[in-house]
Amino acid sequence: MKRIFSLLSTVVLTITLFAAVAFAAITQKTFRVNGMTCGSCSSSIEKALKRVEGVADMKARYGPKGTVWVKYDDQKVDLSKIKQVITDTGFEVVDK
Ligand SMILES: [Cu+2]
Repeated sequence: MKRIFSLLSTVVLTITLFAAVAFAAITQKTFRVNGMTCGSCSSSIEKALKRVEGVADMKARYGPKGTVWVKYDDQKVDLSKIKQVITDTGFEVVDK
């Protein structure tokens, strides 16, 4: 019986650890993007980012101070790839 309990606690600990690691891999970032003047501009960026593996969620806001917010798994995709996709869509990422 004691053995089952120790086995069980090991399993629970392992699952907790994996969950913590998975959670830590999710990163959020907002950056300025120039050139979005209307809703179709922002939705074209969102559509392009949706196709990128590792991007979990995103929101583009158009306007003179347009921004793109992304939530992504930094084990699967990095920020330079995300910025490249936006650039390829025809907009300018403003690096701070
Ligand atoms: Cu537009």
